Amino acid sequence: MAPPRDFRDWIALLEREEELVRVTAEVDPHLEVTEITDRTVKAGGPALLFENPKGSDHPLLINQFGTERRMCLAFGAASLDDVAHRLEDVLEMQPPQGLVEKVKGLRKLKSIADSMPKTVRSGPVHDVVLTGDDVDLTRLPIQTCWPGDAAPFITLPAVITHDPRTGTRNLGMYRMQVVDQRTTLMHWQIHKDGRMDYLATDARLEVAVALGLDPITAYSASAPLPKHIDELMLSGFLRGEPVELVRAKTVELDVPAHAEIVLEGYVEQGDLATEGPFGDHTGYYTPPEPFPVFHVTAMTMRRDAIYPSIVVGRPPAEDAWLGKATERIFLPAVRMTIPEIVDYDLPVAGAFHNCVIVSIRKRFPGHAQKVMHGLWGLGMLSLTKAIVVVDEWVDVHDYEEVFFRVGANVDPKRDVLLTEGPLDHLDHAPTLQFYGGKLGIDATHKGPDEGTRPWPDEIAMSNEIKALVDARWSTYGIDGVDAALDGGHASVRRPLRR
Ligand SMILES: Cc1cc2nc3c(=O)[nH]c(=O)nc-3n(C[C@H](O)[C@H](O)[C@H](O)COP(=O)(O)O)c2cc1C
Ligand SMILES: [Mn+2]
Repeated sequence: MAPPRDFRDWIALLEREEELVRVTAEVDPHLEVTEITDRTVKAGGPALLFENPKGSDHPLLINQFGTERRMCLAFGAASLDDVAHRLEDVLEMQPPQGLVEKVKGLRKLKSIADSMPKTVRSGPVHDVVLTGDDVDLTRLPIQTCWPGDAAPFITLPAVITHDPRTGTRNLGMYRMQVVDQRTTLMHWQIHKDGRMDYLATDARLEVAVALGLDPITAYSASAPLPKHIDELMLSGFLRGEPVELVRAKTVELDVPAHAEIVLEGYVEQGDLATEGPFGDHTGYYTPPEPFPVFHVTAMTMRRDAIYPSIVVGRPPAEDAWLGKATERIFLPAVRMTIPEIVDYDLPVAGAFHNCVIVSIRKRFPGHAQKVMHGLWGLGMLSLTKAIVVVDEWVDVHDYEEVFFRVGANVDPKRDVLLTEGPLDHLDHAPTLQFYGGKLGIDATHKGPDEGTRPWPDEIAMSNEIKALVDARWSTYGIDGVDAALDGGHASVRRPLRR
């Protein structure tokens, strides 16, 4: 199953899979779309194509990423772990042994070479070209998401810049507050690559913003790649074919040839204005703060362009699945640096930076603390506020089991590490913005080599008795109990949960 080639292909696929509802009623992008979407997302409902947003000629697609199934459709994969395996295969390449291995190795290398974006002469993104005074952002159905928002915000953009020193391209998903017909603000946060490109520029940085992309490219803009890696390469690799680019009309940048809409323009040193408030994925409004002003020099579109949007807010919201995709896809890369990691989970309720649960193959005293420090030194995971470390046999996705281990295995005096470091730009809890406390909880088994008393064995029934009871279950005449539940943990727990 090949992933969709562009936004329209994707919409057609969603429709074929009965994952899309067309809303023909006139609906207001001012707050009304949010309330409809929020209810639909929280109910696990379909993608919504609003065909008649009030005040605009452009339809609006939302909730394209709102379920695990749609996320898998987007990647053309059976599961997000399968997507991760494709990357792992390349990351873990060893010198090939023998002919068959060599051929396989060459195929993998070719898949990397084929991932580079490809420049083409023309593309549908230039069906309509508006420059200068003809540009009018207010013609787009840009949402005002929440009642306290300062203005309408473009919420699902892929912002393209180049590092002025190295020339490396960057794609980042940074929301954009609309100021007027031809101006927005650019909310790239302090830890982000777009911001670094901006700070490295003497005067003016050209910027292009792509809206309405194939879902893998849109996802890739949100992926936390190291600064020197072009997100379009990740997209090409995951798509299995390169992203096609055309030269923009008013800036020296290449833009996705099949995007629905592209905004071209620039930001300048010293040209800042107050951004926010904005109801954010933390579940709170982020307060006003200065961000660069983005001047739009051209708006180009496909004919009958469709506008993409997303609503973030108190979790779970649609972005939960973009985050889960990153969690799964980046696990092999995390393991390259910290190979003792078995699995990890970033709870959606923790807004991704607040909490990481990680299971490890523990081999020596202090190993849990080593892994905490490793994660606090790794890419965007460095912003994590709390880390819980469990042993390799614990299911990190089963929060009740994790809670059990934390309760059972932790001496708060000995096993809780309090330290400090960089925190997420949007975290309102720390006393200082960007910097504050961090919490590590070692919920692994300890033992005399870590200075504790001998650790007791966990209770478990013997395999012989389990097999015996399995074999004899039907003879006991106990109705309404599923013997396959292995001790009935799941069914006992469910009614206990409130
Ligand atoms: C829906 C959505 C909205 C986002 N909005 C912002 C934003 O306004 N500012 C920001 O810095 N990061 C935002 N992010 C996170 C970045 O897209 C993410 O950190 C990405 O890795 C940035 O690219 P970069 O690593 O090339 O800087 C958002 C992510 C999603 C999924
Ligand atoms: Mn980047």
